[in-house]
Amino acid sequence: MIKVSELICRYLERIGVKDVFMLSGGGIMHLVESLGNSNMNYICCHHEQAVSIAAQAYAMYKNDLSVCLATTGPGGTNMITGVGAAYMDSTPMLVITGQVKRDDFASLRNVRQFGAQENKIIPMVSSITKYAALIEKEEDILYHLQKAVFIAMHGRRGPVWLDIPLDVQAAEIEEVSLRTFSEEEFISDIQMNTIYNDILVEKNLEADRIKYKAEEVIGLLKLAKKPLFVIGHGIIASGAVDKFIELQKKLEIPVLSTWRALGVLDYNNELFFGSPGLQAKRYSNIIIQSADLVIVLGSRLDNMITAFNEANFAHNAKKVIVDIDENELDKFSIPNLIPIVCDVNNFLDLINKNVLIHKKKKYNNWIEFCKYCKKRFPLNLEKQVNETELVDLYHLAETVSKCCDKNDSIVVSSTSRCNTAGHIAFMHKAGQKIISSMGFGSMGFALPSVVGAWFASDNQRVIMLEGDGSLQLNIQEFQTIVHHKINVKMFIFCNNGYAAISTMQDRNFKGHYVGSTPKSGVSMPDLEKIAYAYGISYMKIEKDIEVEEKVKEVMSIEGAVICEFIGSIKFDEIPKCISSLDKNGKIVSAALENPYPFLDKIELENLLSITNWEEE
Ligand SMILES: Cc1ncc(C[n+]2csc(CCOP(=O)(O)OP(=O)(O)O)c2C)c(N)n1
Ligand SMILES: [Mg+2]
Repeated sequence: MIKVSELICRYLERIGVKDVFMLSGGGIMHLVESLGNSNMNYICCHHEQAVSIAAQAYAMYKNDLSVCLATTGPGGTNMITGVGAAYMDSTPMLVITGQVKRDDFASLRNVRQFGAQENKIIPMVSSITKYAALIEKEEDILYHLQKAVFIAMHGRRGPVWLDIPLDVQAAEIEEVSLRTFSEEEFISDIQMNTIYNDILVEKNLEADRIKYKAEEVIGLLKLAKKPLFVIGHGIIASGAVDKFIELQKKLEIPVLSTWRALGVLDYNNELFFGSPGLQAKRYSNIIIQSADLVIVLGSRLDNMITAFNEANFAHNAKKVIVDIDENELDKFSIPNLIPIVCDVNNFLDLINKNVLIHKKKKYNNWIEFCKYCKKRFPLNLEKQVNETELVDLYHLAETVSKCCDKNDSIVVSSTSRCNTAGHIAFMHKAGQKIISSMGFGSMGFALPSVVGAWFASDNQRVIMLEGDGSLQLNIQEFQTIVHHKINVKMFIFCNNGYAAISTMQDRNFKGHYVGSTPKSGVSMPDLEKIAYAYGISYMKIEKDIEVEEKVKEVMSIEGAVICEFIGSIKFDEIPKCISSLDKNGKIVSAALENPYPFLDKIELENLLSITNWEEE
């Protein structure tokens, strides 16, 4: 006989789980006890939101399943933000919560609550998980664990949630008599019911159709004069990075990457040209708008990439988009689109195999054009309207990136000015893991993500870039950082307010600030005193001219450091595609190729009208 909570821990150990993020409670007392007896580490955060965010960062770093545990009622509801973010970002996570014992269920009495801290969590989380189940029978525990992990890790990955009543956790069961999950049965079941299509796609049941599509793409490559790859998180999730690099070496085609795939190629790679989008380096957008064939590998091309204008995205190109999730492809109304529903890994296998047969084609003029654009439009030439002596955020991010090595994890604010700076000004090295939450763009992700990245990387240095406002959400995680002696350099952009909001209010409401600046209700605490209270080293950079010297100093200090740097609340995320109102008052999206501050019209027209693309 074995206690269910013990069985759960043994199962997790068996599938290779080493770390579990948690915050304890009476509703999970048996699980916590068994976890304490297991060979797994348990990492305690100081808020369940931080527990789920740390787990998300951990899974992102490892590109593997993470596990988190919280108690019933508020324990579960507090985890929702991190789980929702994991769902949007396709991050595999197993979330376990405790539930009141079965006899105490409010549903038996038709009341709101009966058990202590009772809350029905499963209906609340079913729209942000791939699978969510209340374990009502102890003999089903193994089946649900196996099924949940299988679903989390296959097809388009994502979080799954199991809610386990206290008396189920404590039940003694005969392990051999337990119901188990059968992959074959599950696959035939989902084929019949046409659910979890992404999992069927991963199984490559339509290999012939995909082979034909791959041949079509090779044909297009032969005809193209200005081909371009856009790589997305899908190539990481499907484990296809090496296959992509192999193909890239064979074809020597320029590459752009979405923010989530930064770090696959080095910033200095000759054929790497940044990330296109609403906020992007000017050259990345000009290049994508000039290409005649764009092959998107594993990106859902969200609105931040198309700048809310699908029709104009890569408007001179045929667009091949490879995605495991058919719905993501069906949503497009992009002209000249060749959608391919396929796991990128399988697709790259086919292309790699067949492309060898064809003679490599040279795209020298096109590559020279891309290189010219990269040189002509460096980020530091983009002038801010309100330039001051205060620290320029892009300068700071660039300088920090020069001091990093490839083993560092880079945790970037999930919102705020630092989100943009960390992705467009930071010069990433190949192999670096860049962690942020894209889909949710939530404040408060950076500190818990530091915790997750630290444990996932087996204690490699972490570099963090965060806004002063966003830092306040989950600030309690400074203590987790102190507790585990995490080696993190925390650069905090202090502008005494919410620049993201006040700038929006400048543009849309003539500078009528509400809830964004000290005079309109939001102020920031003294970070030096906070650093002192937690016992963390502290530094301050007040002027742009001090950046090089002080960043070096921060990087040389041992252990955790809080480095606040003072910037202007007017610092803007440029270049940026800003929309405007047409003469009928309708919002018109900005052109991807001409973000604000606008380029001289003649220069832009000249660049976009170059026609000499014949191969040499
Ligand atoms: C949880 C959450 N609440 C609200 C928002 C809306 N929001 C986006 S950015 C921002 C302000 C960020 O301030 P700060 O971190 O100081 O960065 P700054 O814009 O000043 O660079 C707010 C309130 C959000 N993204 N997430
Ligand atoms: Mg701020």
